[in-house]
Amino acid sequence: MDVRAAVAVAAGKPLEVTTVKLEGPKAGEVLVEIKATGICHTDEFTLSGADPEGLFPAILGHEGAGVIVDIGPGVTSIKKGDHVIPLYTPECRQCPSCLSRKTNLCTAIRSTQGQGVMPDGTSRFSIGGKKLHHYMGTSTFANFTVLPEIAVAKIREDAPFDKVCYIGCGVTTGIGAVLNTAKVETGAKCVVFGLGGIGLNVIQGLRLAGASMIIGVDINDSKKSWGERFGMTHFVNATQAGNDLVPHLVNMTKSGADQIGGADYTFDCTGNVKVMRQALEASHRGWGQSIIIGVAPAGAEIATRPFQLVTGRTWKGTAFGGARGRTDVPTIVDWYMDGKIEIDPMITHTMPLPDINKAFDLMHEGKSIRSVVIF
Ligand code: NAD
Ligand code: 022
Ligand code: ZN
Repeated sequence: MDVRAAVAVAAGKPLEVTTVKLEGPKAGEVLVEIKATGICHTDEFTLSGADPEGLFPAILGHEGAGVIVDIGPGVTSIKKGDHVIPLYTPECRQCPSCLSRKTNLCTAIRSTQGQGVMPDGTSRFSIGGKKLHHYMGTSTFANFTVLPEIAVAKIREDAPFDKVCYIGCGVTTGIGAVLNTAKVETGAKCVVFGLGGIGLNVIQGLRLAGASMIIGVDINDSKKSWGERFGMTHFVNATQAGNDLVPHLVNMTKSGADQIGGADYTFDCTGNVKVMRQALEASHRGWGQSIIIGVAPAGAEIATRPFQLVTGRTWKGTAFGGARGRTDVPTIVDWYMDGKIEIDPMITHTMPLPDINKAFDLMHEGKSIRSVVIF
C-alpha cells in the first residue's frame, strides 16, 4: 500500500515527506495506522549523523500511538481496531531476559531491530523499488507502519493519541526511572539534572513516589517554572553554581545528627558525562543511587574516583525507564486518564507531517519540551 512518510534520506539532511510503499504484515506482525508521533532526541541523534549505528535511508520515529488495521498469520494477542502504542523495547515474555524478571531489555528481536529490518530480515518499506530501513523497530514517522506483535502495547480506546504517544518514550522513561529503576520511597530527597522532556517526567514521577525534596538543576533559568509546574521543590542554576554545584547540592540535602548530606537518588537527564559525575557525587554516602537516563555521544566515557563507589554510592542506568512495555504502558495510560500524571502541558507544539522538520528546529533552538506530529 501507499503511505505518507518522512524519509531520512541521508545524515544531516532534512526529512523528505513523500509517499512510500509499505507491505502488509507477515506472520507475527501487525499493521498500525499511526495517528500521532512525538519527536525525541534519538531521532535527532540519528538524523544528524552522530549515531554511528544510524542507517539510511530510513523511516525514523519511536514515540507513536495508533490503531491496528490488519494482523498477520498467528497473531493472537491483538486484533483489528485495538488502540496501541509501539514499543522500541519489546516484551516477548519468553526470552531469558523477559523470564529473568531482572531487566526489561527483551532480546527476542534485538539484532534485526538494530539492523533496521523486521525479524525475518527484510524491510516492509520501500521507495521506487529501493529498500528503506525501519528504525528502533517502530518507524512512527509514517501514517502506517508494520510492527512485530510483541512490540505493541494495547491501550484503552478513550485515550487521545496526540497526548499518549508521549508515553511511547519520554513519559515512561522519566516516570519508570523513578518507580522501576530507582524504586524511590516516600520522603526521599532527590536531584534531577536537566529539566527537558525527560527530566520533567522524572519530576512528576518523584511527586507520585512521595519524594519530600525534589531539586531540579539546569543551565537555563526558564526551566525553573517548568519544574515547579510538575512538583520540583527547589531549583539550582548549574552555571551560577559553577564548581560549587556538588557541595551546594550536598549542603541543601543535609539532615540528621551527622549532617552528612547528599541526595537519596539523583537522575541524569542531560546525556552529558560531566553531569553524570556530578549526579553520582551529589548522592549520599552509604546509600545514594544515581540513575543515568541521558544518552551520551558515541564513544563518551564516565569517570569518578573509586572512593565514591567504595563509600556506598551506586551508579545505575535505565532504558525506557525499566518498563516492560506490554505490561506497564497500559497502566501509565490509565494514570494519565485518571489525572494521576500530566502530559498535556509538556506538548508545547503540534504540527502536521509536512512540517515535521520544524520539530527538529524547535528542538535545536531549545524552544520545545515536546513536539507532536498529528497525522
Ligand atoms: P532536552 O534537551 O529536552 O533536555 C535536556 C535539558 O538538560 C535541557 O533543559 C538543558 O538545558 C539541560 N542541560 C544541558 N546541559 C546541562 C548541564 N550541564 N547541567 C544541567 N542541565 C543541563 O532533552 P530530553 O528530551 O529531556 O532528553 C534528555 C536525555 O535523555 C537525552 O540524552 C535523551 O537521549 C535521553 N533519553 C534516554 C532514554 C532512555 O531510555 N535511557 C529515553 C529517552 C531519552
Ligand atoms: C529513546 N532513547 C533515547 C531517546 N529516546 C533510547 C536510546 C537507546 C536506548 C534506550 C532509549 C537503549 C538503551 C540500551 C539499549 N538501547 C540497547 C538495548 C539492547 O541491546 O537490548 C537501545 C534500544 C533500541 C535501539 C538501540 C539501542 C534500536 O532499536 N536501534 C532500546
Ligand atoms: Zn525517545
